[in-house]
Amino acid sequence: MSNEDNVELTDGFHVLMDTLKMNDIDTMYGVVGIPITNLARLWEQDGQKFYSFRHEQHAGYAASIAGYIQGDKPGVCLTVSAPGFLNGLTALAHATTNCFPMILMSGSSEREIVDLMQGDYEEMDQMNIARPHCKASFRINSIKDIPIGIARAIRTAVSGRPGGVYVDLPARLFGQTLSVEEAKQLIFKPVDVTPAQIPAADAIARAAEVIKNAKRPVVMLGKGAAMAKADAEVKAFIEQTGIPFLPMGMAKGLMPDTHPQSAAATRAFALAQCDVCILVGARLNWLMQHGKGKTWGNELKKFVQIDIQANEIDSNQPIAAPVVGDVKSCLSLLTEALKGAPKAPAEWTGALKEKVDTNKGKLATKMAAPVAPTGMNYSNSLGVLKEFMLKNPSINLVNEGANALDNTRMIVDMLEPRRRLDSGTWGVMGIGMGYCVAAATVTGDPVIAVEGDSAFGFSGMELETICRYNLPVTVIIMNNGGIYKGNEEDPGNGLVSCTRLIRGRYDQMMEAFGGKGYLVNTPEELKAALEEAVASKKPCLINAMIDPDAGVESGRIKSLNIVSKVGKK
Ligand code: FYN
Ligand code: ADP
Ligand code: MG
Repeated sequence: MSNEDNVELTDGFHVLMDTLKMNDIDTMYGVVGIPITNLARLWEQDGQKFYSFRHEQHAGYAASIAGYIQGDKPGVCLTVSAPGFLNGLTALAHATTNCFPMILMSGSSEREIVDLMQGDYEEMDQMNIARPHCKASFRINSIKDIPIGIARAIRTAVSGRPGGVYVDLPARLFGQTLSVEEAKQLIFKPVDVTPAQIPAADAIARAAEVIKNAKRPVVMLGKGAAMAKADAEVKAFIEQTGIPFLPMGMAKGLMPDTHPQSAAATRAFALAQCDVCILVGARLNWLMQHGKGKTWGNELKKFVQIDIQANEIDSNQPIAAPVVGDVKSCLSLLTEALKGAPKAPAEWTGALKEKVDTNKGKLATKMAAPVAPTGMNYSNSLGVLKEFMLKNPSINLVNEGANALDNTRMIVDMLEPRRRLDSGTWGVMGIGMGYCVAAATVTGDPVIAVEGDSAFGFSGMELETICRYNLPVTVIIMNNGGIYKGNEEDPGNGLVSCTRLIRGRYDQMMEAFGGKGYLVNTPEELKAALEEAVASKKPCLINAMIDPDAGVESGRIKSLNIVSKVGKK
């Protein structure tokens, strides 16, 4: 395209695409429609990847976990205006809460009409609605601002504590034009968007002192450390100091669960008995009972906390030794400072080891227990997956549900970092199929999703998306026919218990879209199906029939549930 002076022109679509490409972004997840259909179409025609979903929330979850796996590059979700934007907003808030770098870009309607509330097509003040749910919310009004706008979005998403960023793209931006020459001068790649953040020397010295004086130290690894790809630094620190470690759910595999220093199988004992806890990219939030109460024993613990976000320190408990900086820099300096220091006391590590061995033995007995006539339970079914994952560690494991989540986290060992992708900080249901699409496309490796039958329902329609792109995803439905349990008595009057679901044929749902479905009732059938499904590298769904009585209300977080003290339960 050129103007009357024969100057070659480009437009908003192309400047945006060229800017994203300049920033090494080659993938978007989204749902097309007015006004962004042609952006997605041109993007695909340019040889870039656009994963077209059935609902924006799942595209958003895909972008959020793509950001987590990549660490230094945000996942990008593209939606239409108003309702599409709002559907994507849940995922943007999720990314921010979980500290995942993500950009939500949404088309929006005519500013003059929106601002005067004159009733435009999909009218909504999206930029301001997004603001409380992300690190920053921007609008790009002029084609010349696209490179700066995207640079600001990327740097905000990935630097410091990562999180979500919203970019509002008014429809008319796409039609604006600019000379190709000027566009070339404006498009740039921002320098060093994830700079090292070196902790202060006195912070390192203080932390080293606390660790040297510890009698019963324990390291808590969080998903911040996994996302930072501090794999080598974590290993060096743990092995040099000999300190036992515990992983939070998504940090499993950052150090292999089979490592001799893992205290995961005696978590409660380790937290209650330790005197010093070293938090590495992990927050003292609800998942850690805020660092207080029964879980943490009677004695006040001394905490060392490594975090990139200064105001995370003392958020729940006084922190004796804060180390503010990026995990890699902090751990390598701390390891250096502790060179030559004695290893963690053998009395403590020995006591933990003994408990770990006993608890592993107890779990092994449960996993080997025979199947009741009413169906498999969580232990004897997931034992099959545990064995399979040990032999095939380079598989991404997506996991959500209540009992399906808790039991998989407990039973299935992870050997590689960033392979376990679960409900995260919100304990959210619905991440399942979106995470599967992103994990398969970002890593190129197969995915297994262990889904409670209820959790699966939130994103089940995305099976069609998985089949359309022919992704190597095997979904296992832990089908007990309900939320928590599947056998709650109905209240009468023809009504159905609020926790009950149809214990249905999810395998046939997969077959409806051309994938392969399996119905399994025993651990042997599950094993055979799992091996065949993953080897096929094609979309498969295993409907694992679980005893409707298996499972407990709210899984292992029962204490958060409120029960009425009057009337019926
Ligand atoms: C762990 N354990 C094991 C093993 N690994 N025993 C034997 N062998 C092995 N390999 C033990 C461990 O010591 C714990 O027992 C128990 O199994 C559970 O381990 P986990 O998962 O590490 O510990 P816990 O207490 O469940 O973890 C706390 C948590 C976690 C809050 C961080 O529960 C979590 O991430 N929850 C998310 C819940 C959620 O989001 N739900 C979705 C909403 S459901 P003890 O040591 O005896 O405690 C809505 O209703
Ligand atoms: P988990 O749920 O595994 O405990 P959280 O999401 O609660 O993990 O905590 C992750 C923490 O890691 C956040 O406080 C975040 O600021 C921090 N973090 C993220 N990236 C880095 C990094 N590169 N260096 C240091 N800390 C980081
Ligand atoms: Mg269920």
